[in-house]
Amino acid sequence: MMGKRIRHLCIITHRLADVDAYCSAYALSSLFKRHARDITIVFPAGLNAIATKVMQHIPLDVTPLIIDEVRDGSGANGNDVNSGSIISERDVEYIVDVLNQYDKDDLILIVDTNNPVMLAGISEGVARSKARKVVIDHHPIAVEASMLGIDEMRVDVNASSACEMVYRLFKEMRRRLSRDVATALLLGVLTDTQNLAIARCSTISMVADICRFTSLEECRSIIAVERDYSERVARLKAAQRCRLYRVKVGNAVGVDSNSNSNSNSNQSLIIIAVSKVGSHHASAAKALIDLGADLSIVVSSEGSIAKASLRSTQSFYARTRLHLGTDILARISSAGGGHPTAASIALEMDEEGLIRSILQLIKERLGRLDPL
Ligand SMILES: [Mn+2]
Repeated sequence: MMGKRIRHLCIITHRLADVDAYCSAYALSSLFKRHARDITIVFPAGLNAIATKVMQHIPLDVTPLIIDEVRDGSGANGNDVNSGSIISERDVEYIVDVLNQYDKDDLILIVDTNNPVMLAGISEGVARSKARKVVIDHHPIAVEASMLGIDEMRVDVNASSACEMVYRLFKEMRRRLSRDVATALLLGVLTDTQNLAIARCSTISMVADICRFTSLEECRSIIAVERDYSERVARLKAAQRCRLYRVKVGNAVGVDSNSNSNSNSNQSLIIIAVSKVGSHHASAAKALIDLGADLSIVVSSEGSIAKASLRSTQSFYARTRLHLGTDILARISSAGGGHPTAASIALEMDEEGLIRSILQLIKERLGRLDPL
């Protein structure tokens, strides 16, 4: 993909870029600086808080385009027209127009996602563009990805992060890592592996190589966050309002949950925690796991949109093979998905309805849920 010269290059991350997405875009823009005549970097709906902090430490040398999400203004949903900060449609049209002018000599790189839903309003523009399109990602390939007309999928679900995929590209192109690029790649790996807690051996050997060019200690301090007041309140309220369920499952894959015999030596008890918060639902879901739940479901809502964050332990996944992204949330809507042990969704629905749908799918896979 990198053999020939590129005229325009556009790098696009998933909506609300996280550290891995931002750092992949950062490293790619450095990698292609000499190959492309100009580079455009697009963050649909902007960046999350921690990625914004990372951007201050290692700023891009091209001005990134932050695209406001298109809000659905139709229907009487009681939205305050003066709530401001919505420039959306014009911005989306702008980038769609840019991509429309691209041709075969131009390149679109989509990083850290292959799901068009995560590109918000930009996906149509990508789909219609005549540019070469390459996806660099570590998430399972979404069926909807085919609508984008991708020329090359560089997707490895065993990679720790999109940054690990970008690192492989540096090696392939025999390019040395600058200190800033090494810092970026390491930050992406650290955040997507929970500070290496879930890293594989292959990731550790890559980290050892990257550490020749940057400081692990410094990277840790960049992403170390003191949780703010509202997040701490959300985590505590999630625990306070929590509903608990118990499920009996076998240890083997393909659980026979109908078994009522006494031969339950290989059965184990699973605790599911369900809660609601006003904000920070992802952090709250993680907090419930830290407290001891095997699986947590935390919802919050914004207007008519309900959001849910699901988390589970590695041991829950090993015991049940229940993939929170593909087995649960992607089955509720194409807007949902994620990893085996961490997934999220946002859709037009009420909170209770969303919880019911999620619990129903869990019940179908694991069997009866007993309230605790
Ligand atoms: Mn990632």
